[in-house]
Amino acid sequence: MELGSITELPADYRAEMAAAGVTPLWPILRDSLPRGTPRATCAPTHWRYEKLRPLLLRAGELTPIERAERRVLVLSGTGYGEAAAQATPSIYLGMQLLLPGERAPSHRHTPSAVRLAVEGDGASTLVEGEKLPMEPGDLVLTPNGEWHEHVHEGQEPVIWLDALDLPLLIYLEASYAEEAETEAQPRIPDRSAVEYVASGLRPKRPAGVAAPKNPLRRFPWKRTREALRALIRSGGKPCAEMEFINPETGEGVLATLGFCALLIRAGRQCAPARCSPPAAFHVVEGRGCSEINGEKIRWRRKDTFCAPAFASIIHEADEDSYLIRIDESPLHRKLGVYEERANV
Ligand code: 1HN
Repeated sequence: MELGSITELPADYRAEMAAAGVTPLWPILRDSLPRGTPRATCAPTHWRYEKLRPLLLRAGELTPIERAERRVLVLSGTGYGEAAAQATPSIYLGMQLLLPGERAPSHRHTPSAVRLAVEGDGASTLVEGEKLPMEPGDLVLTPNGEWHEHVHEGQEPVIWLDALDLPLLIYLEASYAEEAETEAQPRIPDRSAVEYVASGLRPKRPAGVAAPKNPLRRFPWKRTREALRALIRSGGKPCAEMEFINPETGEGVLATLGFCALLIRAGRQCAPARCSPPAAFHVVEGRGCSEINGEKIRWRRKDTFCAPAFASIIHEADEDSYLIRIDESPLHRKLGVYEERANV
């Protein structure tokens, strides 16, 4: 049975409803609850690094850091229209440039952020005083509420990809920031090099002393890459996948967004199950193609792309390819709506 539309209601009734601050549900019911599968606004989108890089470097000439605070070009998902500040419903992505000697001042906010280092050496993020170097492929966390600033002590431009749960926090009307009065924070060393040097080992703490809430804030690329290579050697499969986790709890690194590293072997395909959460992918190394809902995205090193809810995805690598997947699975799991369906 087709449900009634708004236009078949008398004009005086519609005017009286509007005046009373109400609206009928039936004309919008199917839109809110489509049958069987959600309707995605998010559309597959490909951002080529070779296009972003010159634009970012030009932003470096046009806008001094003092006039930008964060010199970022936001990756607008095509499904959300021009100049949209989102790639998926809950994932914001931006490419950030910091030039030698520059400093992006300290602040903290309710959205959580993760940096994925793309190019250049010598820059670090200071998070709650911990100095986290950002070398290409590194994953660096700035969970919500933590003071953070960026410094650059190297010689060449540094570029990284920011991923934040900002669209969700904006939707929740819970997004805000505070700026710090002070200059650079006191520095403690990177815990990936001090307390969490080997997986399966953590510092012994006396009874009653809790582990830090966000113990490991930097995942050096070298270790991630080695872990993927070991897994793929042992498994004999076309694709290996590792999850970034909090080593003290075994949970994901953030409450909202999940992060995985993927290795797809040269000449091989992998077709993961269609899953409910939308996702974004960043190519750390390699070259290949991903077919997303029938749309082919031919990617290269440092490119970024995204896929909507329940997307059918087939990855194919021309050479051994390393991707980082950012997805909304922690949200879906917490809400009890996480699903996987066969990739047909
Ligand atoms: C932010 O804090 C950073 O700290 C980058 O580098 C991008 C986009 C929206 C809101 C906060 C950063 C951001 C951001």
